[in-house]
Amino acid sequence: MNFEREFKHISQLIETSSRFVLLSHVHTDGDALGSLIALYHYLKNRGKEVFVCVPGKIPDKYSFLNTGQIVNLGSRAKQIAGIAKAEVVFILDISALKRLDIYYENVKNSSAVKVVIDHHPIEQGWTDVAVVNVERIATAELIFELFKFLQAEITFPIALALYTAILSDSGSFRFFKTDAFTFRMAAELVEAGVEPAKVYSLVFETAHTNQLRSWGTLLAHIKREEDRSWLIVSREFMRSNGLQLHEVDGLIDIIRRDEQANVFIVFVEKEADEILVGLRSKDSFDVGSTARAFGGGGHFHAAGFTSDHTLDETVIRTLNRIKADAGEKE
Ligand SMILES: [Mn+2]
Repeated sequence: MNFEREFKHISQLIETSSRFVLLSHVHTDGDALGSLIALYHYLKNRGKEVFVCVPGKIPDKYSFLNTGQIVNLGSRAKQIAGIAKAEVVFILDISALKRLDIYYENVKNSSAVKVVIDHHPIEQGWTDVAVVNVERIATAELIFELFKFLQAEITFPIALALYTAILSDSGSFRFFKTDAFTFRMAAELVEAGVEPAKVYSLVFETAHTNQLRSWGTLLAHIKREEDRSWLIVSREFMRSNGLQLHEVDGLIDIIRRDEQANVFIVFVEKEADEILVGLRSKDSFDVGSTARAFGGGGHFHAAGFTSDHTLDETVIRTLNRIKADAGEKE
């Protein structure tokens, strides 16, 4: 895919504007944060005024990217004012515009030029410029391509942010769509000073002992039917085991090791009527389409949605839908 036209347009926007806001999705992740922070440093290095707004909490483990000094600075009112005054808004790794969450209306109503950079299929609705390539493992790969076009200097903070992004979205260079581009980019970032073992540890070796014990209990209760494997995490379980919501992230990457299954689901009961559903698949089953049917988003092999039904109802509805999508009779 060739984004020369879009990159030229973005280059012009950067050349001629001074106030920027960078945003991404609620339930932030390494790719969203890494992409935002890399672009933040680039624009700052060019003397621009830049706000970075991320709905929701930023996981502590990403503090090594200096998120505390960069993301969500100042009051909410100040951030909203920043969005209203911005000349250019970048929306990164969003997958569905409504995942701008608390910022959705402000961004939509802003008079800024709106640029989307993403590796998810997205509805482009009210945005102005789109750099979307679903063949990339991470949004950060598209940011890196943009930097190449802009002949940006890849400083250490930029390299660290981009490396964190591709490392996390590729599951440490293992997932489908990790390719030669990913490795060439990684090599260049390592040449810029990134230490792979150190970043791996900061991103993936962050569990607490209690968390691992709780995972053991959950894993002992994996359900499997035909080629579907799933886990259910209730609020009661999290409460009685002292588990935080973010401490169940990563379970889905463990259950997908099951060679006897092809579709993997983790249901997390955040609230009685707010169930977070993570989906993965290994072969020809498109979980992105399943997630979109429930108002979520994602890729062919990795996707998710939020359900406002109860936990039990969500489990039944999701499994039925997957059976139907697979062409099975209920
Ligand atoms: Mn991503």
